[in-house]
Amino acid sequence: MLHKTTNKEIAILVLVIENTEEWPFEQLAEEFRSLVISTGLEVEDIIRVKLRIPNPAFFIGKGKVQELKEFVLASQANVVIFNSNLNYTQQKNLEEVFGIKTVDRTQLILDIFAKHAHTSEGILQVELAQLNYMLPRLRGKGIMLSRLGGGIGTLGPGEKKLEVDRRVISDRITRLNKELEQIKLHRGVMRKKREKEGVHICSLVGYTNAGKTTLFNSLTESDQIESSEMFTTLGTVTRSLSIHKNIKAILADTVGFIYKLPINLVQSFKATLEELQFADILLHVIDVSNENFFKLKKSVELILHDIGVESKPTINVFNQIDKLSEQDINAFRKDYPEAIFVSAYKKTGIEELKLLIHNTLNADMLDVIVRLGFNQMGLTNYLHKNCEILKTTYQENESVYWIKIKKAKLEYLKKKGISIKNL
Ligand SMILES: Nc1nc2c(ncn2[C@@H]2O[C@H](COP(=O)(O)OP(=O)(O)OP(=O)(O)O)[C@@H](O)[C@H]2O)c(=O)[nH]1
Ligand SMILES: [Mg+2]
Repeated sequence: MLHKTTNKEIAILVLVIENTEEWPFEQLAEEFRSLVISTGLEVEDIIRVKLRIPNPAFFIGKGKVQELKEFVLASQANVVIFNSNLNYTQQKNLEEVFGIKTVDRTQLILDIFAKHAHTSEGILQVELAQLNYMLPRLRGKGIMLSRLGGGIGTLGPGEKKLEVDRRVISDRITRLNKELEQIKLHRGVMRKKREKEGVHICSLVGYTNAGKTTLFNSLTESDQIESSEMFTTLGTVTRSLSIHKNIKAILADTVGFIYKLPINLVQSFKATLEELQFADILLHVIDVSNENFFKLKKSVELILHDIGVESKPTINVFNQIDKLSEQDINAFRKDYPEAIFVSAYKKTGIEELKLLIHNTLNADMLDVIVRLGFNQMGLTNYLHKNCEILKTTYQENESVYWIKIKKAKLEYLKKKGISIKNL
């Protein structure tokens, strides 16, 4: 039986610490609280539960469930949120014992995503993730009952109510997948066009709230939404990036990462994450003013590894240095000599960063002399579209080009049997 139906949602947070947990309690608790606050809920209390072996029926031990029940009954709360993922049975059983809605970590993050989805792709991806999450949970009445009352876990992106009919959901999932496929195809066409034109792709990556969008705005003079709420950016936004008159580049801002990113989300955001494969360089934005920055940096690196882009040229951008003392910055510079230190907010270090992007892109380029005989003139167009031409001379039987070209593009010319000499 469900009770306590006030409009305001007040939450009791349950932070389950498993044996294998590497992060300290305080850090997990702070991040958990920020996530919940991002959904607009009020936090009444946060309870820590140690766990050795997950219980199949309740996830946590039965004794602890009873303890929590007493706590919930004596509180103002009308929702319990776990910072772990619960399966259908566990969630239903816990909800029955507590008598109030019980939400897990995936659902919490999905709610934030639903609130922040604005681009068409973001909206489709979030709805898909929500429906994929709900479908296997529609077997019984437990979760359905609790979802009908409104509040956390009931809203789809764009403030519409989530569908709860099994067959309608299945059809909708098929539709959403088709629409996302269309977007992917369109993006593929755009990418091919850019590739032909020799445009470099620089992608921002990093933990949620690191300052990716703020940096994006500073680098491209745009005005995308920046906010202290987590997961503000969901779809991918691109703008042209002017770093040098001879280099065509675009900068892409995208969804942030979080420690233990739920697998449902990774799958639904696959198209967005796959885009990173096509980047020429990654700018990993790190909030160095966060005392746990090292752990956040590591968890991003782990996800980059999972996506398979860990060996891409990467610039570590240590952001938010305006919050640090000169002494601290110098200590960081010593420890991380390859990193660049900026304040996206105060716009310091931006020109140095552009220079570093330019140099990093250049490292992937070769300066060569190419000779095109009269029977090879068809390739003139290719040169104009795919590389930077530094100088041209025309001789009796051939044209000679001094060019800067991406290593991969040079392979194409080699295959055509063109005379190429390193500068
Ligand atoms: N003081 C200071 N604040 C910053 C800086 N860069 C970003 N911020 C703040 O940090 C918060 C998060 O910034 P965003 O740019 O939205 O972060 P994000 O990485 O895009 O976050 P998501 O899109 O949510 O993943 C905002 O409140 C920004 O104003 C900086 O260099 N200095
Ligand atoms: Mg952002």
